[in-house]
Amino acid sequence: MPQPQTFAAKLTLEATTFNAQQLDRQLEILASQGCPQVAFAGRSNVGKSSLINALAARRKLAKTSATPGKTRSINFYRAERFALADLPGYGYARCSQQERAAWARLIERYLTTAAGLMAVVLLLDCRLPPQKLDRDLADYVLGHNLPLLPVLTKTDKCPQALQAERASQWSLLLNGLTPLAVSSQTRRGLEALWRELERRCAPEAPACDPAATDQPQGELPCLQN
Ligand SMILES: Nc1nc2c(ncn2[C@@H]2O[C@H](COP(=O)(O)OP(=O)(O)OP(=O)(O)O)[C@@H](O)[C@H]2O)c(=O)[nH]1
Ligand SMILES: [Mg+2]
Repeated sequence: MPQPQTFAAKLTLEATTFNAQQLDRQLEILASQGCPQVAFAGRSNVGKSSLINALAARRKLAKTSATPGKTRSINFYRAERFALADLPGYGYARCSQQERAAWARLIERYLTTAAGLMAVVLLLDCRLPPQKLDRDLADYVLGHNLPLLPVLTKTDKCPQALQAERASQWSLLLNGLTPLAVSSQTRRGLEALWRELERRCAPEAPACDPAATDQPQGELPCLQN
């Protein structure tokens, strides 16, 4: 009997940027190539790097850890149709105020500078009720007229009824946007998420220009808490 094939996205690590200068250089390269981008954002430990590994069906493409604060740089991966940026997790209490402020600045710089940003995938832990830092980031993304794609992670850890409750809580907070449900453990929702990212980055998709917004543009001090 042939085994059902596991979905695996083609992804390779392209660049690791630790500071504004390295980030700007990488964003210039992507812009010069006209390469659309998607970003994975979320609290430390929410499962961003695990999701990248699960999408690629590889175990060690992105470093993961049960200890929060593992991803301290912005790591860029290349897929067939777009570049994927794994942003540093926020809300990690056990690092210094300066370090947290530096990450928040790097995230903010990425969100305000990246050209052709087609999705800010905001990962939300299914087990937790909506958290202030996540709401702040969602408001920031929407306030900058960037395309938010909320995703509930670790759904294997949540009973069905709780998943439905979380989805409707977030939908109420996000003007009707309902999160996609995924699990890196069971692989639930991975193919649907990938197809959605490819759809948004298809050549005919409208370009997204963060500068072309008339929405209020706040700052992002929130991620330092
Ligand atoms: N049960 C379950 N555990 C998960 C899932 N995704 C991630 N985890 C676990 O959650 C922990 C954190 O995962 P990471 O992928 O490193 O989280 P991260 O968001 O990249 O964290 P930072 O790099 O600190 O921002 C690890 O122990 C993972 O094994 C999932 O879908 N289900
Ligand atoms: Mg990580």
